[in-house]
Amino acid sequence: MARHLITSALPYINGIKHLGNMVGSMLPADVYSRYLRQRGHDVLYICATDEHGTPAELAAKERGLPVDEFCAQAHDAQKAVYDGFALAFDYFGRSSSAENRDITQHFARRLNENGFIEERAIRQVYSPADGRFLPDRYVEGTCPHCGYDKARGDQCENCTRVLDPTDLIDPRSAISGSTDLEVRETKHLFLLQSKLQHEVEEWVARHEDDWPQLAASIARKWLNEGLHDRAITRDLDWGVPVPADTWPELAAEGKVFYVWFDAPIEYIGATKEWADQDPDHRDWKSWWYDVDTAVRYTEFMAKDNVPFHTVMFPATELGVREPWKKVDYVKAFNWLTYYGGKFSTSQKRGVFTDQALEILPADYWRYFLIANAPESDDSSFTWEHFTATVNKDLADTLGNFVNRVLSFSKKRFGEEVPAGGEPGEAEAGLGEEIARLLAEYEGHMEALQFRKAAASLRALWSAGNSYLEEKAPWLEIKTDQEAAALTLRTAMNLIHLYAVVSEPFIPASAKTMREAFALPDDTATWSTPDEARSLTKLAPGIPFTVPPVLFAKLTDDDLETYKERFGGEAA
Ligand code: B3M
Ligand code: ZN
Repeated sequence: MARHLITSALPYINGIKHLGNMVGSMLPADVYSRYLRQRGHDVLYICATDEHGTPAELAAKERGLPVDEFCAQAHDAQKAVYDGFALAFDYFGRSSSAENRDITQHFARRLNENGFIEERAIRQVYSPADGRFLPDRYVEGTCPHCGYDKARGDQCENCTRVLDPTDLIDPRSAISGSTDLEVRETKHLFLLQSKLQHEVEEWVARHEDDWPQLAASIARKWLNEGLHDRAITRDLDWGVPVPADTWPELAAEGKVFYVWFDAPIEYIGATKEWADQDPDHRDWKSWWYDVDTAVRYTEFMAKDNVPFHTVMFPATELGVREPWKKVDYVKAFNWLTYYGGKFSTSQKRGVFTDQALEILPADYWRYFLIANAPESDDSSFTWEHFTATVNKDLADTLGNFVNRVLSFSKKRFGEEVPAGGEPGEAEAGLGEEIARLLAEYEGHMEALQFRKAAASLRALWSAGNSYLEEKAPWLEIKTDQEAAALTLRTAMNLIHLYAVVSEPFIPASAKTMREAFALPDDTATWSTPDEARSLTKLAPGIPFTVPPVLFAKLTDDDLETYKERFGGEAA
């Protein structure tokens, strides 16, 4: 048994996430966590909402809510969707927690003591009407390149050019619209990442061979471009305050830390939130502090987050000069596209996670998304592909098998697992195949190869179908009751095995399959190779019920309805 710390990138608070976000971080982390728990490991899966920064302020403003209220509501709304997706976090925290504030401030103090933070004066836009400095994206005006009149101070949305707020023609405050803007000098804290370049490089060099290529190559690219000193404070009302004991002047001006400084620290903060709920039994430091190889830490994220996790956050952790746990394995994902185009939160294109659950239960989505995870390349979501996959893999291959076997057996032999004769050649062949596929499945899971794991799982389901077709108990029954009973008992053993091994992908359906048999829960353990080979774990005489159809078949009408509602093509 090993100890596994697992985190997925923290979903930003400003809105409900789309399916692309789900498949690129939280869902695979959940599948992996569930798998490891089933294999008997000690797992802690931590996630949280990422709540600071300008987009949170802007979203709150749009809703006409104070930002803390907005965040509290938005956190609950996201949590409800993740519950709907059956994400089994050990804790789902909030980066605006007191725990994260304390740890973030501690990190900053330590970095300062160790000479990695410096106060520097910079020139920034100030709005007297708003009584505050304006972050770049709070300054709007006309783009000097294309003439677009709603360009933001960080970038022009129209021509995509990166801008400085002082480049804008006729600049105005995005908050009040005031055009009375001045440039003032103000002090900010800078993290001297350049001083840590060498150490980060050494650390990456020791780990990159173990990382998947996508993560390693992005880390390399950033290191080759060189680590730059970065401003880690902002003039916002919402965020982790700069500690007054260390920087009284900046604290008095109301400076807060930059969202990307405190967000990764929230992995630790959320673990402390978890422990603070039950301090007698939970020890957050035992997961994070001075644990070196005692804990294996795996992070999940989309590729745009990789630089922060492989370079910036490790730099922070190294500069703190305390033995905080650093990531062992970075599982990064490419993009899931919608008909080859971008899923876009702002343009409302694609399928959002809350909408997905309105249409179909989580298991449909979980299976499809993981089976098509954008692992080695981008992958495309289309309704055609989705409905075809659901129908073929879930409804026909798995669901139909379960239903056929149990209802036929009930009809012919009653509501108990039938005895039947001794296993023969067909059962031996099936057992070999199942043991082989199960080992393959385990190997892919352990290597975090999710698409391949899904393919092995599908192959396990298919093996049951082939066996059933070959034995044809509906024909056997006419001449040899014993033979038919053996076939059905063996098939029921497969269902029981499926109930266990499918759990990481389709937990609700797995539970239904498991509960079809009147067995104590602790018999639902992972099969050893021998158990997989013999397929006799489920003894004759065990009562069972026939569950409702596991997966509904989606019709052409369904397909048309989905395409109409969400758009069936990329814009
Ligand atoms: N919130 C992801 C994003 O919004 C960002 C991840 C933080 S992980 C520490 O793109
Ligand atoms: Zn422009």
